[in-house]
Amino acid sequence: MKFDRNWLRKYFIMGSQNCNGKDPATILEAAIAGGITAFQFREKGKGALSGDAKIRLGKKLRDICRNHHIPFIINDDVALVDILRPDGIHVGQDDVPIIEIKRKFPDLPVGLSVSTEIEAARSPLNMADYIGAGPVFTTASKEDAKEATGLAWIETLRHRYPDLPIVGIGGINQSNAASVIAAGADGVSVISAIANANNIQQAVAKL
Ligand code: TZP
Ligand code: MG
Repeated sequence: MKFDRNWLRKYFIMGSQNCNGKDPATILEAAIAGGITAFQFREKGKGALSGDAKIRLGKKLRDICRNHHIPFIINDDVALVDILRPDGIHVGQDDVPIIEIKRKFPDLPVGLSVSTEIEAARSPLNMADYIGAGPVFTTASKEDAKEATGLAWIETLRHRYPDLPIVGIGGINQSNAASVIAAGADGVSVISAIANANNIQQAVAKL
């Protein structure tokens, strides 16, 4: 699949550790029914699966995305590209460098997290298909999350890079998503505001 910035509009991120014991496949199906525009498989942090169990879940969630024509993006784990054949990969500042990923997989869309001016200065932003900017607001979903950037970070990046696809991340929910878009983001990426909702489908629709 060729990258399209519309993927970023309602970008759901989830791993089994975000599901409070519920079935990740059921949550993903409901989120797709609600209208998510992309999905990132992020099996990471306390209680996350690894090895074969991670691959098994990845395949299951990938197949659900494929059946519904939703882009399936993996977090960090470049070794999974050949196994899961995702539509994209998202990496952080401490992961495999974009240049290396592009060398190995020239056609694979790559997203990059950028949280600070220092990170922006040392990142090959022109090689990234999109930027994940944040955490915009305080988040409980990432143990090593950096300090919240506020909406100003989205505004700064948008002003500096008028054409760069940008998705906001971190603490975004149904009440503040519009402010992230107004600040210049192409979309919002969300874990808990969808995964923890009582009515997942409705939560996505409201977002
Ligand atoms: N990167 C920066 S904040 C964050 C990630 C993966 C977690 C976002 O989760 P939530 O629940 O939408 O704040
Ligand atoms: Mg990472």
